[in-house]
Formats: sequence, structure tokens, C-alpha cells
Amino acid sequence: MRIQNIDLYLIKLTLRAPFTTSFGTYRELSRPFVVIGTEDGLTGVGEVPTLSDPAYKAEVDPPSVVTSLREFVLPAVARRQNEIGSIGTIQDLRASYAWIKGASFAKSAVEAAFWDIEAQRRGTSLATFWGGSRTEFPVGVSIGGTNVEDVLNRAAKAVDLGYSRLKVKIWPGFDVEVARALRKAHPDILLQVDANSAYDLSTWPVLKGLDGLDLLLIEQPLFDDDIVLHSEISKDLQTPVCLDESIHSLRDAQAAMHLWRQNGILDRLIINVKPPRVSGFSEAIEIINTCSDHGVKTWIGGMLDSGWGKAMNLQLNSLSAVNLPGDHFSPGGAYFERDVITENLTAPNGVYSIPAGVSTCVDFDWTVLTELGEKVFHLSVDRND
Ligand code: OSB
Ligand code: MG
Repeated sequence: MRIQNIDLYLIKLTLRAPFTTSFGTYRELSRPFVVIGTEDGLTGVGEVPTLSDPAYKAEVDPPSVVTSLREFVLPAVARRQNEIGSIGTIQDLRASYAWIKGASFAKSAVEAAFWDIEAQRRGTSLATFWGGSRTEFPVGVSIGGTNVEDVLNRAAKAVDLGYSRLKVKIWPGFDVEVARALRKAHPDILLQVDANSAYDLSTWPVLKGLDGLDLLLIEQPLFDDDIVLHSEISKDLQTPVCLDESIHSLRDAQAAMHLWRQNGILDRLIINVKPPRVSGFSEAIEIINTCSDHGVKTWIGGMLDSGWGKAMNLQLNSLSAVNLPGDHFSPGGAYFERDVITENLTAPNGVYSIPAGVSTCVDFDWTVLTELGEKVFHLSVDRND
């Protein structure tokens, strides 16, 4: 394709319920959206699911993402097109910015916009384009509450809405008790916990108290940049450990599989695949397929994404190699006061059905770009001929 222009918008999304993790509470999120226009008149959109600050991971905050996109990633794409005439494939696109270290979240939105355009050009859903064969699958919710009662209330709403898989945020001082209360209230639910790297080598042993609660997994107990120590503590936990923050690439996933295999516990490794954390859907698909080849379970994680980002992740969830329910829905109805798609996503009885349609199979609400935010950068990609 020949890209004509790339616009970067920053819009404000307001959560209907505050979301608390081990590293803070979110109410309002400022989100960059990349909009690519092609010479043949197609338009693609990619969201960067930023959080307000770099507490989850480096380079996940809006200032860092906007700087990476404006200064390096978008100019690199333009330069590449001017050098080779057109960006024909996703591989060409990724090659244009492969030299830039990090910036995974920023890069992922450019790739997402490109996939959106390519799916439109083929008149196919992203699910079909990516080889997804499942048209229906169960989805889960993530509960970011502040105390046991709050978590139980949110869980009750989610269960009322039909969700069969719950994940709860934990941190030191708020872990075994809340998990036990949830298990007692919902004896048969698929239940998992997410620590967002809140434990260290002196505090993690308390997590052994979760064994026996029949949890699916414990997500990212230790440091955000660690794989090795996670593999070591996994030897002493019966509950599988799931990596989120530490996985940026297929290589990271392979390193994890190597360590867990060496310890003889590969069946206790699970990987949360968040496309924006691994620089986009191409890398995400490689991770999902490689994990599946080695019997390592994966699921699609979320970043409190807007309906647009969630719709893309749901398309990815149609891959049969994804074997656990993902974080796609809020426990209490819509995530945001006003979302960026024209109709809210729904999962009756906790099951999402891929609708008929093209690309994300949902409609982007173009009015949000100016009503909830503004354009912060415009790049005309000059013709070279
Ligand atoms: O670690 O999975 C996480 C939300 C913000 C930051 C980190 C995480 C989360 C979630 C995802 O738990 C919730 C969702 O998007 O549905
Ligand atoms: Mg997580």
C-alpha cells in the first residue's frame, strides 16, 4: 500500500468504575490513536492502550508513546515508503522501525492500523485473515477492586452477567484472603489472580497460601523485567505462574519455555499475550503458535483498551491455539462512559461471538477523535515520483 498520511490523536476515556491494581487506581485514561490514510482511499485505526504513568511498564505512558511515534516510528515508516516506493506487507512495515529499540506499545498501533486496512482491502474479518477458526469462545473479566467487599460485589455482577472466568488484582496484604473469599462465593468459577509485579524475594512465599484454592494461574508475581526468578519460584508453587509484563517478544517466550522446561515444570507456565506489549499482532500470533506447539497455554490480556482495541483482541482470540479465556470485558457492563465504537461489545452469558463483518467487525465512531480529544500530529508521506 501507499500511505498518504498518518495522524495521531490523543483522546480522553473515562472509566465507569475506578480500576485498581497493585500499582495504582485509574479513572481516566489519555489514549493515542494512530489513523493511517492510503492513496487508494482506505483508512485504518490503531489504539495505543496507554496507562497514565509507567508504573505497569516502561513506555506505556502517553508522553513516551507520543514522543516515540512522532519523533521516530512514524517518520521511519514514511522514510521507508519513500525508499522502496510502497509498504507492501506487514513485514515491510515492521522492518521500517525494527531498528528502534523498545517502543512496543507505540509500534503496535501502527501495525494495528495497517492490519485494519489490509483486512478492509480483502473484505475479510481480522479473525479470518489471521486464520482464526473459532467463531465463539468464552471470555473473562478482570476485577480491580480496593477491598474484599468491593471485589465480591464486582464479581457478583460479573457472574450475574454470565462470565465464567474471573481474575482479581492482588498485592502484599491483599492476596490470600480475597482469593479465598472469591473461591468461597464462587466454588466452580475459573479463577486467577494478577499481582502486577508487586512481590519480591522476601514477600512472594505468602503466595504458597493460594495453592489449594484451585486457581488457574498466578500472574506476574515478581519484577516486571524478570523471567529467571519467576521460573525459580514456580518450582515451589503448585499453581501455574503466568507471565505478563516480562514478555515482549517471541524470544522472551522461548526463554521462559527453556527455563521452565529445564526445571521440569513446563506444564506450570502460562503466557498472557497482549498484542500491544509485544509490538503488535504479528509477534502475538508467533508467540501463540509457538506456545501451542510446546503445550504452553496462552490467553489474550487487556490494557483497559477501548472497544476498538478490545474488538481487535477478540478477533485474535478466534485462533484455536489460544486456550484460556481472555480479559476482554468489564465486570460491570461497559468499561467507559463513552467508548470509541458506535455499539458496545457484548458477550451474552460470557460468550463472545465474532459478528459477520470486515476487519474488527465493529464501527469506529469518528466523532470521538475531536469530541473526546484532538489531533496532536500530522504527517504527510510525500510521493517519491
Ligand atoms: O496486568 O493485565 C494487567 C489493566 C491495566 C493494566 C494491566 C493489566 C490490566 C488488566 C486488564 O487486568 C483488564 C482488561 O483490560 O480487561
Ligand atoms: Mg497482568
